[in-house]
Amino acid sequence: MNSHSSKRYLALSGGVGGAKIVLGLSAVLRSEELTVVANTGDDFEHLGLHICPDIDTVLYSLADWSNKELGWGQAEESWTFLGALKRLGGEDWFSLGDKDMATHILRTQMLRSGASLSEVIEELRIKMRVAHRVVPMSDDRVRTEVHCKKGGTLSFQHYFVRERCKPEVSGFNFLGVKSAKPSPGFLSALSGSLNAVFICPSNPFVSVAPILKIPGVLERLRAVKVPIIVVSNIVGGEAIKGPAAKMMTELGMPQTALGVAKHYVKQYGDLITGFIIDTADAHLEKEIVDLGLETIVTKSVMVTLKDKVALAEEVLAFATTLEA
Ligand code: FO1
Repeated sequence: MNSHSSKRYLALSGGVGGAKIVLGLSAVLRSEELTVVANTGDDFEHLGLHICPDIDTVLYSLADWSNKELGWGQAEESWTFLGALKRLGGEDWFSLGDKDMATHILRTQMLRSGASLSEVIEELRIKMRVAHRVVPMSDDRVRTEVHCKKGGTLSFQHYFVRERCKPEVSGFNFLGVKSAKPSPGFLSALSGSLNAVFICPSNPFVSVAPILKIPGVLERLRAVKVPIIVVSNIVGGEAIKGPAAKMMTELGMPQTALGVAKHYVKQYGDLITGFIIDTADAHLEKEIVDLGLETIVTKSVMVTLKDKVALAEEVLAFATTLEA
């Protein structure tokens, strides 16, 4: 039994970085104590299949199915399908592993038979024996688009995987977000009792923003009046994973944890109460505190399971001090 029993936490997550702390939280919280809301702005239709990269990354991680080298997809994957597709001249820029295909095919089949995305994810979660609730941010279709300084607009996966994040970005658009509703699981977490909300060390522009931009989410988060804690996704001027640091420079922001903190304050005002930075960024603490954010400095780079659990414990302890 842990010291956080009978509490309720909500974690807002993107893919790889988010899944790491979510795994740590799942190790110290009971299943009913944690709801994970995953970004679906990265979702796309590819080869007729409905792909949900961030949800799958979180589920695979919690199921202990994840491919630790790649950060996405399944462990001990084979690529026979992809090789065969390539030989036939099919689109092979997005690597779909043989095991991973089963998830996409099943999901697509269920969606086509009329199930909502939440129902599909719930079914997959149960089949994967994942105890903690993982829900999509919305059952409605939201698609992230990346505005590039040259060459117009790209859909997210075309930018991220096909173009390997090379184009310089000038902004983002979340197609469909204005008419999207939070998923039933997200709404129920927001309307039940909550002790804190954690914004995982995920990309603020393309993983967190789509979740917070769903109409009604910001209002509900403000109304719950609990600590809302961001774990910085930038450590020592570099992104834990992915193009966040590069995006910051291209958007004219300092590529630092302070830059991330300023971004959250500018975008969401006083929504965020706590901000967690790595020991490598301890020198930025005062300026982050001056923004009005309670801050702790800790080891936030998660390599081993022990790191993930340790950071989860820190985040929960910080939430308890802010709750008081
Ligand atoms: N990321 C890549 O960099 N290359 C890939 O070929 C790739 C395939 C892929 C297949 C399934 C899946 O669930 C995720 C996959 N990802 C791949 C990761 C994913 O596109 C990104 O990490 C996220 O969208 C960013 O959060």
